[in-house]
Amino acid sequence: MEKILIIGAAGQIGSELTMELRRIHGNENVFATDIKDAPYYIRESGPFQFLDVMDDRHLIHFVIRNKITQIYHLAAVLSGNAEKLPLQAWSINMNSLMNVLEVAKMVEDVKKVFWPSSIAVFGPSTPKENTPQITIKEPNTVYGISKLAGERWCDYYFNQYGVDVRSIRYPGLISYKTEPGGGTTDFAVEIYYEAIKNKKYTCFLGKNTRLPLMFMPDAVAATIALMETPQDEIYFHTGYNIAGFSSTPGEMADSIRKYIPEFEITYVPDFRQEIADSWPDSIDDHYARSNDHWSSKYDLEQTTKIMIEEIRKKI
Ligand code: AKB
Repeated sequence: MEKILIIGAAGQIGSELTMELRRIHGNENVFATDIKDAPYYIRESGPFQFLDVMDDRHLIHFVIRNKITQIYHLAAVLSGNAEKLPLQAWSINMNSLMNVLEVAKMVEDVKKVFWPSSIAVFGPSTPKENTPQITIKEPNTVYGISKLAGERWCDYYFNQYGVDVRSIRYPGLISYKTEPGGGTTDFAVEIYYEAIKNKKYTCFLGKNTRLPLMFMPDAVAATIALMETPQDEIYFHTGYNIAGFSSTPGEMADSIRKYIPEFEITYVPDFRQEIADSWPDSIDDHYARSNDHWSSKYDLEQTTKIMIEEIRKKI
């Protein structure tokens, strides 16, 4: 029986992944933790505790005491926030990962680790269209540098110590349950909330900025498929490319207008434009598809339909 620790369970990915893992493994076997309060459905459906991943002693005690077999480490400072406080972001993103890798190395019960990478590992010199799994990676953001270094450490811990760590390079994730915070792709969630609440949105990226995006159910399914793949079929312990759809703020606004015809969008690019311009337009994910027998199900139109229905119910 698996005992799963989720670090960052109150965040955008954590809140949804926790519920799916509880459905699969049983509520009492999935330990949700964060340094902030979690949504009621996380707190009420199973164990939820305060845990700061930067505190390595607390982390190792927690893992040993609860006989943890899998760790999902989802806590991170995202790209926009990382540019505001580069050294703090570097310290949090790297030291938290190193704490988790060390615990996995030391505690024999821990058999698998998941750590999210990002399309931010790519940079301005990476081919933009259909970006391959193996290609030039020269990120010029703090977040991207920390994700690329993190991927290298994951691969190192697998090769040197046999820590079975797996990772996905998530594109911008769109979800209605928990909002993201501090990322460059946050616009792809904000746009729906603002369209429904105010019928207008001021986007911090330009109209034609194309980015790889994905609806959260696809991201959760891809993550679980990767974690369930037998170890000898895992080809990369760095991070797998995965792709949902690619879109621009202008195309997203058009898709929203099918439901809210009076929706207005204006474009006032800020510092995040440069970050977005350094990232791919679209992703080649054939390794993930063949490895995990996974493929994305939601395109922009399906995502918009569900986002609008669900946010309307929520507000
Ligand atoms: C961000 O925008 O920083 C994240 C990401 C693409 O990793 N959503």
